Amino acid sequence: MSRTTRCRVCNGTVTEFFDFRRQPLSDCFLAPGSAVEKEFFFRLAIGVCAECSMVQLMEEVPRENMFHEDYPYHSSGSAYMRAHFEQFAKRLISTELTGDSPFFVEIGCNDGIMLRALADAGVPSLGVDPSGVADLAAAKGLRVRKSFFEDATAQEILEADGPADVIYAANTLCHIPYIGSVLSGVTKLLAPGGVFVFEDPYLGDIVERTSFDQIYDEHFFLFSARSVRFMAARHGLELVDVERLPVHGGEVRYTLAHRGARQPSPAVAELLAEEERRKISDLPTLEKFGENVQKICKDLTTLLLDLKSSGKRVVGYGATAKSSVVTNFCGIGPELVEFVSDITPSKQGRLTPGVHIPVRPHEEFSAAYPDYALLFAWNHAEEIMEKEQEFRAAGGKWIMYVPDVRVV
Ligand code: DWN
Ligand code: ZN
Repeated sequence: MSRTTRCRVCNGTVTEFFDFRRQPLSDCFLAPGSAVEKEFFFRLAIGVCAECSMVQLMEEVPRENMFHEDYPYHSSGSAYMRAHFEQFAKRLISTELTGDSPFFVEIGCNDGIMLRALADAGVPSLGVDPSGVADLAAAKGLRVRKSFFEDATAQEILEADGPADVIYAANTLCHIPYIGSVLSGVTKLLAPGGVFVFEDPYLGDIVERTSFDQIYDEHFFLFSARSVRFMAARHGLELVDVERLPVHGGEVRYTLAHRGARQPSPAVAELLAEEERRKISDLPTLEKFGENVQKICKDLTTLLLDLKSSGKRVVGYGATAKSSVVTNFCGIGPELVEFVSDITPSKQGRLTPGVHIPVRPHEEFSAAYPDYALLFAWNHAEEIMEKEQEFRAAGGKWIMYVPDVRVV
């Protein structure tokens, strides 16, 4: 009998379609000498709601376990992503933040790329983020409130600063299981003509590319236009625009406004129709996705075992949160991948979650190139391959596993 739980959006029945079994926290890199027996594990499984079609995790990890002082991810680690956010900040400044006293609020501001761009243009803004990386934004003189964002937070911001013209969240909203509280806060804080814009990994791309490593503790929801439209309507909000984005392996930028405040763009109806045609939220499609995940894992472990038996060196590239589910689900440890190269100081010298592969600075990768680099940061492939031409010239090869396992 299939397992079920209650939907965090509408309380409907969520039916499980894939079980990644026991998994650690994807961004919990163990410091040397830390108590391995205290490592946190949970059952990572994913299902879909029969009522509202929201795809979501079956179990929730307490938020304080994930987003705390030691949270290691820095959004500004990719030049491509920095440019992506700076360009969008410019667009918002010229389209939405044009009034006499505009106000911008960012939920999950991380190290402050967007806030910096707005501050440079003189737009008053506030970032809300509970994790230690927000200190980096504050240290740049940007205004940050170090807390989780929920209904009460929105009320306090409204009383202190007044309504927001733009509320923005990049790679954050899908991280929040108590999303009803966030949306009721947004409804209060958003100015009558304002917009709530958020961008997150897109279910349609995840299904199409079998990018199963987008499913982990932090990614509680996998959004689609259909599920977002439904969720917004419960809070008096309306989906008025969607934009496909090439970043992080395929995302959608959703724009919500107060119901009736704006005319929805044709892109909304187009994406809804495409989702309907492709049946991206139907159980048979999602079960087929699960079969593809099993095939990728089998092919990847077979390749790594073959390389090991022929004496080749394999190093991981990018100690991503995504790599945690790949390594733990497929059973890839330090016996198959010597170390993982990563430019983030807070990950270096530590061990990856669960399987405990050492994370080393990039200098160790370039000092003695391996035969193969397993590209865990595949979403940054273009930027990384451009930078790593010497590795190629030295005979190095890349191992990719999305949408299928191949050597390039
Ligand atoms: O949603 C989330 C996304 C946006 O960021 C979070 N839940 C957590 C995090 O996920 P991730 O760790 O999978 O994100 P990235 O952006 O794929 O991580 C890239 C990793 O690779 C970083 O640790 C930095 C590293 N890196 C590197 O070593 N050399 C990245 C680039 C571009 C490089 O050249
Ligand atoms: Zn639901």
